[in-house]
Amino acid sequence: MRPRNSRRRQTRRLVLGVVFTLGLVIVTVMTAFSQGWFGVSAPGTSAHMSSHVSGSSQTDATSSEAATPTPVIVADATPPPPANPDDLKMSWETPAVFDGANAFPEQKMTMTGLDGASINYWIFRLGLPLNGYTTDTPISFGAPEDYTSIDGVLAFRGNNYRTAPAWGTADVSQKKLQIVWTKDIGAVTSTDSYWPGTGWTGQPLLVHWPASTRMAMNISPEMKQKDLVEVIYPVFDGNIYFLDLATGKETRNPITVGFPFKGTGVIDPRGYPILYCGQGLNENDGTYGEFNYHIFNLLDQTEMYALYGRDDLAFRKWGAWDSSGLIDAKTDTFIECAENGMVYLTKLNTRYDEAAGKLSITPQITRYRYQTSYTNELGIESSPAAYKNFLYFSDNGGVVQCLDLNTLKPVWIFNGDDDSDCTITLEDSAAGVSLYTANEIDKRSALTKVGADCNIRKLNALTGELIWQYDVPCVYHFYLNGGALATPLVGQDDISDLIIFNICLTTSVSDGKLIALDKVTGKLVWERDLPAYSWSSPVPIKGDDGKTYAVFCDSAGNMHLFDPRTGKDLDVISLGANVESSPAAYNNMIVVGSYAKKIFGIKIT
Ligand SMILES: [Ca+2]
Ligand SMILES: [Ca+2]
Repeated sequence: MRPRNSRRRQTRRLVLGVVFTLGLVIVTVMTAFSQGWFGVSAPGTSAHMSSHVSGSSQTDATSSEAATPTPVIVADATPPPPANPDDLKMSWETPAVFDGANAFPEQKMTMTGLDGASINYWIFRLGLPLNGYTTDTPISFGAPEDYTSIDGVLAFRGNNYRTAPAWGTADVSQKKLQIVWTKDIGAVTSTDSYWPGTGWTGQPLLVHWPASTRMAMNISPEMKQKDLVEVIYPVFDGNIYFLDLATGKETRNPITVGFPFKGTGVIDPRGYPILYCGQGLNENDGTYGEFNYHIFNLLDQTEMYALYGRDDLAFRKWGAWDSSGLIDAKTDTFIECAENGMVYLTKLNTRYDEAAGKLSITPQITRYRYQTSYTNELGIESSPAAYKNFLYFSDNGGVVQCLDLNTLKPVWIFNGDDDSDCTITLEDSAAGVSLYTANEIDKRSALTKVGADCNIRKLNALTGELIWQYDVPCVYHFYLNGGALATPLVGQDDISDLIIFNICLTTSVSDGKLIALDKVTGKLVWERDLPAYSWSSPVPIKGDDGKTYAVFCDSAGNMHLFDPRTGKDLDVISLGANVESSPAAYNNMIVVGSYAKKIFGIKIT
């Protein structure tokens, strides 16, 4: 299924890259001479040339200069299968290794932070370390409400600030939840573990395709006749399901990958029929495969490309992708963080002709790798957030980081003290641009087994300075960590003063708390004891009455409709078993899966 169009080894890729670039230079220079550019050059030609010979990125030739040779864009080759199939058997517990053939100590760059800590970093293109990087197609994300150009929830938490898991408004008069459909799904068994239903972060995607796009895709004739909102859900059983939001019926066949998905997929925010989704495991009942972040053409559900988590350049070998990426529409760039500790900037070179029913991508990947003086723990499970040209993410070592996407230089680092898998949320207010982050009780208590405080923090997003910190005592558990796994609900409109976190294992290995803090002061507004901890991110639902309602799910399998002003429940329904996944909502409909091996369509009334 995967277009494994090359079996060249890394070194052969390098040679090819160099030959290709040299060829491009020769062709460009010869054309330049033949056109007389070096004599009486037209304005802008030197800049145009430099874009052709730049090693860091390439741009399409502009149509206004017909004589300019069109550069042949070649997709980066994907790795060959491992020489030893056992190399696919990785463990998340294997420590990162910072030396070896791909360490490249000579090409290391260093930035020193406000606290005197340092971060070493490397930038790679075609397997080679670069001495620096400046893009010629600068990224600048816009306002979060402009992230998607079509209706729906197309990313984890909906936008580049990670603050919009719900689209539209709901008529909330009864203040009730009701299951209106269910879809049975399966499970996967791996070594010593069993993965039923849907997992963490596991948010479904809800897409209101434009009619012309719906017609261009392989959706069933019956569903093409509807003003369809399509539920797209990669789940543990290795399938990606496509359902009608209104009825739960399949809109087309599932895509079968055969390896589990835990994280959340991405639909191209330009409205292009492209699905991006990363595997959480590469094992299915003793069969091992690659650890891939898949890119599917949703016109016909074929796979166009994959990023490989098994990356020779990574310090950490674990190749999973729980993180959910972002797409910068203007520069045609896919941005994703990996559990191998790297950040991937993929220039997609997308060509989409809806009328002709043609879609292709030609991915070219630039990699960012780092190591800080805080810790040797690596791996990013949080989903990146973005403000303008700045990317924000936290990692297994507790490093909170701001990365300039246009230079791939770290802007600042902050020591968050422990593993942080909850996704950073951003806020742009009159007081400035800030972010919220929280950690787990994991690495710092690994030896003592003694509990510690989960630290909830607000930072200045431009400088990394601490604005406030709120601590919640938690117990320690090796596997089910205490602290924050869910991404917080950032209040807006009538609850714009509040941020709501769910914190796990606050007094025992089964319980937790729901906590509302004042965004400005970091002081407690209300808290609520939860008998069952919650990894599922709370979702605000905007009522037609102007009031904000909210839902959250827990490990006992319940979905709670609650008043975010007080934390009190308005209604509770059972989804059968642990709900690790985060719901998404579209007007009155909420969708989420649980360990009960079902996807649920839930109506709020
Ligand atoms: Ca982690
Ligand atoms: Ca952890």
